[in-house]
Amino acid sequence: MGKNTIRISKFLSLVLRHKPETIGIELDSNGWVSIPVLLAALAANGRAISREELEKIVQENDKQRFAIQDGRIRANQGHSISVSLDLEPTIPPASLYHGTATRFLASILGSGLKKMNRQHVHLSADKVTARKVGIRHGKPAILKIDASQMTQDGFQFFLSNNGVWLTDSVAPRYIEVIEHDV
Ligand code: HQG
Repeated sequence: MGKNTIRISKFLSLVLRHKPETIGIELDSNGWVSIPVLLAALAANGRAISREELEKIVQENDKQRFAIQDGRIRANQGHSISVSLDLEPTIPPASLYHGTATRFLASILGSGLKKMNRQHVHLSADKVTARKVGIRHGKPAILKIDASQMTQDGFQFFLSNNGVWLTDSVAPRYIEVIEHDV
């Protein structure tokens, strides 16, 4: 992805996950906004792009962060504003992973993984992805989550359309630190 594409994609994440009011739009209860409404609002805020450019950005996005359906667009996951993604509960693989920073470990092992500013705790099926997520925050640590036991204990998991596993919280008893730098 070119620099300009990344810049637009980041701005779309801001608008579609966190602050639609930045460009004066509203998302519906499932997080969707009509594409013509979005394009007009982008143009009115000095960020004009064409429909073709938008579709290309969505198609080529490295993590498939956005979905287009019936003339509307939404973020697949990562919201801080309250939206219902209407995902079906899904049985996860036996183990899932969460990447974080070593400085958060004491707190996480004390009180578990929490959603913090987002709508869910984000987990991945593989360690490589978890490490990348962790590095965003500092020295990475990788946590292995006993998703099998959580499922047996009645916790629900959801799989976003771009392959991110979502759950409400993870208690310390399901968490094992498997890698950390210091
Ligand atoms: C940590 C990116 C202290 C948690 C990624 C994380 C992901 C705690 C941070 C997606 C804690 C929240 C989400 C506790 C959790 N005490 N710290 N009890 N519980 N934390 O960014 O999972 O590129 O909201 O470990 O790829 O890092 O934006 O969550 O470090 O999929 O599409 O609090 O964002 O995707 O940070 O990342 P975040 P995340 P995009």
